[in-house]
Order: sequence, then C-alpha cells, then structure tokens
Amino acid sequence: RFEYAPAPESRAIVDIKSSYGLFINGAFTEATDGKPFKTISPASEEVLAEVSEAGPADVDRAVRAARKAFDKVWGPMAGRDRAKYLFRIARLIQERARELAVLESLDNGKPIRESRDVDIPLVAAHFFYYAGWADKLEYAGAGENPQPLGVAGQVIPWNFPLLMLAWKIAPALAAGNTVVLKPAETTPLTALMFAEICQQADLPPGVVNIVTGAGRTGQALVEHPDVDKVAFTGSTAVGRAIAKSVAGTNKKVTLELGGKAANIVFEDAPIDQTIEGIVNGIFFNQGHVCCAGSRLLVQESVYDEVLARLKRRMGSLRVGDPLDKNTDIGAINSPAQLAKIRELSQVGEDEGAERWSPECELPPQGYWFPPTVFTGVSQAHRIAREEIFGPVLSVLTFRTPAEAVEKANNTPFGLSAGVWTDKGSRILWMANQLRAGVVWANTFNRFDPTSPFGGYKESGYGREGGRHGLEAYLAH
Ligand code: TXE
Repeated sequence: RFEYAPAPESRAIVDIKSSYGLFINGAFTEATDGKPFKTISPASEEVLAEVSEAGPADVDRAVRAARKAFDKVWGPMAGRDRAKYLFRIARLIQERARELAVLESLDNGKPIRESRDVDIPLVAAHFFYYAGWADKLEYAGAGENPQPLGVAGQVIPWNFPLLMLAWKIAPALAAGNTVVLKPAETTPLTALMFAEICQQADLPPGVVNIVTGAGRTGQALVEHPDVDKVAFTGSTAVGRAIAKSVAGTNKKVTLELGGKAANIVFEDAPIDQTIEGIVNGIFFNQGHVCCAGSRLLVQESVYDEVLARLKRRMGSLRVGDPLDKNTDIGAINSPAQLAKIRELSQVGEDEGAERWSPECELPPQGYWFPPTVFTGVSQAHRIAREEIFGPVLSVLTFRTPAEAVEKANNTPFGLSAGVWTDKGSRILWMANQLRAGVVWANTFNRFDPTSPFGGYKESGYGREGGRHGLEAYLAH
C-alpha cells in the first residue's frame, strides 16, 4: 500500500540519562523526601529513565527559589530583557527540535510525524509569540501598568507534554511571573530537557523550576501558601479538587479540563476534506486530546456515504512504532489509560451500540488500541457523554440544524466543536449557538498561539493563548 517507506527516526540522536533529579534554582538536584520513579516507553515498555519524586519539602524549596527570583530578578526586570530570554529559549527549541520530537514520541507514544510537525513547532511558536508580548504589556490593550501575579504553580497532563508546558510557561514568564511546573508522571522527560534549555539560555536561576512526581507532588504545589497563581490542565475530577483546595485563598486559578466535542457534518459538506477532518479530529494523538471530535453528528441524508468512506479511510491508518514516519496512530500512553478506553468501549457494546474497527495487527509489546467507531449510539449512552480519551468515535445523526445544535450542546462539557458545511451563514449561526470555547469550521484540531483556547461548563475556566492567555498571569 505504501510505495515509499522512509527509515524510522533514530532514537540514538537523543541522549537520555539513566536518572534525573529535580530542577530547582537553576540546577538539577536530588529529591530530599520522595522516592524515584520510572518513566517507560509505552510502545515498548522499556524503562527510559528513573526520575526523582518531589515531596512537599522539595516543592517548598522550588517555590522559595521561584519567589526569590521573582522578587530580586525577574519581576523587576524590564520587559525587553525578559523578551531576550524568551526569544533565546524559542530559538534553542528550534535548534533542538529533532531531539525534542524523538524524546516526546518515546516518552508519550505519539507518532513522530505529529511530534515533529505539530507539537515541537507549536512549542517554539508559543515562545516566539509571548516573547513578542514581554515588552509591550503597557500597550496594546493589556490595561494600564499591568503587574505580574508572582509565583505560578502549574500542573500539566501527559497528552501534549512539552506543548502544555509551553502554554503554561511562555505567557507566565512574558508577564513577569516565575514558575514551578509539575509535568505528568508518565511523561516527564521533555520538561527535563526544557530545564536544560533554560540553563543553555542562561535564564536566571529560580525563574523556571521543574518538580517531577505524581498527584501528591501536584497537590503539594497547588496548596503551597506562597503560590499566587494555579494553572492546571487535566481531568475534571482533579480540577474540581484543586478548585476546592484553593477556595478561600487569594490564588488566581485557571482550569482546562475534559471535553466531548461534537464534530457536525451537514449534507453540503465538502466530503473529502470532511473525512480527513473526522479522522484528524478523533485519531490525532491517539485521541488523547481534550478537544478531540469524539462525537460525530452526521446529517441523516449523507450518513451512509460518510460512514462508508470513513471506514474505508480508517482501514488505511497505520498503528504502530511511534518513531516510524509512516505511523498514524501510536501507543496509548499508559496501562491505566488503555484500561479506561477498553472499559468504556465494552460499556458501549453492552449498551447496544455497534462497534467496528478495521482489521489491524497490533504490536505484541506496549499499549495499543485500534481505531474504533461506534454506530447506533444514542445520547443517553455513556460513550456519548463521557470522555474516552482514546481513538474511539461515537456516531449520532440529526435531521435539522436546530437538532444538531441541541445534540451538540447536550453534554456537561464545552471545550470545542466542529462544523462542516458549504454555507458561510450556517457556520456563523452554528458558532453562535454552540456552547463551546472553540468552534472550528471545515477544519479541526487547529491550534495557534494567537488564539485563546478554553472551555465552558465542566471543561473549566480561563483562557490560554493570545492576549487572553497573558491576562491570566497579570493583575491590574
Ligand atoms: O488525569 P489527572 P489522568 C482526562 C482524560 C483521562 C482522565 C484521567 O479523560 O482519561 O482525565 O487522566 C496531576 N493535585 N484528561 O489520571 O490525574 C497529575 O500528576 C494536583 C483530560 O492522567 O488529572 C498530572 O500531572 N495535581 C486532560 C495531572 O494532574 C494532581 C488531560 C493530570 O492528571 C492531582 C489529561 C492532585 N490531587 C487527562 N492528582 C485534558 N484536559 O487535556 C493528579 N494530579
């Protein structure tokens, strides 16, 4: 089927150390009160490295370092000087892009084509974009004399490890804050390589601190009394717990939580583009995407055609080695996530929906799930309501635009939606009716540092990206 097969990307280009400490005050240091843990490649189950777990005392050290850097160096620094560091970081990310892409694919399991062409270029773009803001905050609508908040405690998930770091760190630093960031326990390695990049860029010690560990470390960070701002991306359950734990304090909070986006196909949609958009919407990054188009709403008149073409396209998706440049769907990030995807898929069958996957051979080692579509799904089914966070699509139908809106909005979430139609007026009408932070028209999963991103309802609050993302780190 494939005439040209480029050689897989080589893992030899990245130098992974056998163990990593925490990055505090500009240096790597041993944890004083936590046990090391292992991070593995989900595609091979090979141990990649041992990583320190930060306990409360380590988190406290990191927050103190960030406070000192904020008071003495970064807060008082002129915006144009902060910009220089951010531009330097952005350029170093570009220089080390290939290493970062390979490391991201190894630790996360995502296809190299995505880490190389999407994740890492967007990471650099975020730093370039916010570098440009650092010396312009007094102007351009950011209010009069805006001030940084202080120390930001940031907790990120495993689905876009370095990109979520960039979404958090770039605006925080541009606005004059210092940060303590906790990457997810299954994907800490690119954050630690980013720490090396901070050293290479001569970033003043304490401006960026990386504390690795699991939920306990994250909790110690968000609950630390000297943290001024909490930024979290992850599950709705943990987001709720964080909101409760900071209630009654002066901490500012932004939460970016789950989603169950509707991808809505009208009968006049451009069909080839639409099929690609549906596939990209749910199978990009193994479906580990908070804004994934996991509910496909198809107008009844084109249902048969859309389904037949979608299945044919799914049959050509290649599942396998993340470092193979032909791979479309990589490994599921962890056994826990695989168990969740399997469980919800079983629930879908038990509730009476019809499950279909193309024939596809999965590698013997590692964590894998085939591209899957459920038809005959009703709105009450759990697979139409709960975030599966895997390569699993639920298909529903509608007859009228009003019915499409009603079904699309019938969810506790409100992060994103997609509309496929030839009619410009319908796009505008739908965008106004849909209760979602982002509405894509004739495209899906498109990200840009200039565009704000964030949710309605249980998808959280606050916006990241653009000027809005900067405001989340400023006081007036
Ligand atoms: O999330 P957690 P998990 C959804 C998705 C997925 C489900 C579970 O549906 O299947 O959540 O994923 C840290 N205080 N999303 O279990 O636990 C944790 O260490 C502070 C959607 O991985 O929320 C990690 O760094 N921090 C989502 C981060 O929170 C805590 C992306 C996210 O992990 C903590 C990820 C605590 N008490 C999962 N407990 C999206 N919006 O993109 C855990 N953490």
